Amino acid sequence: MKKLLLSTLYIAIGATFSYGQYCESGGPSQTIDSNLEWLTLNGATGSINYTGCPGVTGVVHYTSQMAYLNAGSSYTVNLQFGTCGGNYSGVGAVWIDFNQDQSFDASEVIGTWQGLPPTAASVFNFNVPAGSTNGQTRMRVMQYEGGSLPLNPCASFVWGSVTDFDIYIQNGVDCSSYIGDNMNDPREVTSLPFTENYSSAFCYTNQNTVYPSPDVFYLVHIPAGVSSIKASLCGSTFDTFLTALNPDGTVITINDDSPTCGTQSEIEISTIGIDSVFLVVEGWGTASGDYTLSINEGTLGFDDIQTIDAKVFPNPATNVISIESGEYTHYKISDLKGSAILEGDFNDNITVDISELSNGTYIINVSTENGSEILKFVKR
Ligand SMILES: [Ca+2]
Ligand SMILES: [Ca+2]
Ligand SMILES: [Ca+2]
Repeated sequence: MKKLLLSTLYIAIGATFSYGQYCESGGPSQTIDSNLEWLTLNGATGSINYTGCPGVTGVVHYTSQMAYLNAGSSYTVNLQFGTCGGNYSGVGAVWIDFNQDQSFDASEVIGTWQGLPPTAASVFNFNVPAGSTNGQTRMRVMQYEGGSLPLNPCASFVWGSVTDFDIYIQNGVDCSSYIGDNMNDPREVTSLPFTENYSSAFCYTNQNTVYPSPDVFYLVHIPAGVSSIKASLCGSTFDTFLTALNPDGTVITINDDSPTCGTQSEIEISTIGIDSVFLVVEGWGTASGDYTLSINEGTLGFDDIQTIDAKVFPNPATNVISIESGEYTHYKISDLKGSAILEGDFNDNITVDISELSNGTYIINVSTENGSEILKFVKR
């Protein structure tokens, strides 16, 4: 789709990669009044017997007990939306993150409540979907005094409670062999041409690359002498989106819709001076499904790309680095979040004091009239 919002595009270009995780910055700011009073859940094995009062601010993650649930089976959670003080009306909801994407989705609500405590305890019967992902996940219980349904599982408010419980799902979908869910465990490509027919519909999760759709990560090791690669999702069964990342997670380029195959994506990038590139396959919006990824040597030759031969040394460095290009150069040193730290110009080479920088990895963009290059160094 071509409706990619400019703001989203800007985030994609400007952001480095980040992993999904449960929102834990919301919850109540006060400890009195409306609160989950108790909760019980008997699993296939293991059970949770929780007592809520006195109240706690923020999101509470209760890890003392865990219930094991079988995918495809039904269970009952009993709980008392109540109070640790006075009685004020409110609403409540319970979610279980069945697909383990660290997000409590509207489709994962197993019960809701509204009323004025004390009311009868809530009894939520729920079925664990057969397609749930095996492994440890979370149940979230939110009580929001004065709120209204549907609740945002990440909401911040004054009175109430947010309590997370550990759940273990078994007999569901085993995702342990699904390589490529994140940058640390990519599907490796070691020779070209490469073609894979694959699916993002099961086990993969959103890792916040542009869209909420699940992402599949590839690490392409660039063969010697290959000056560019072309990656294509043409022939896939859904509306795709493709991102190329540097090994540090910074975005090289993106494509939504290729000019040659409609809503599927294609990119071609120079690989001169690059050892490896991450490719992230995802869907537009929440789309996922069967796709075909083809990676071939590109048509951009060494002659097509003006380049420079800049170096940084020593690397790692503690006090100073030298940047050398042999010509008049503008340089900019940034952290991995893209924030510029130092910037300037030099002729031929320069020595830069980095003694005040925090330890970590930094990026240097160097540009001359002959082209630009991205260097990297580690401060220790
Ligand atoms: Ca989820
Ligand atoms: Ca995504
Ligand atoms: Ca597309």
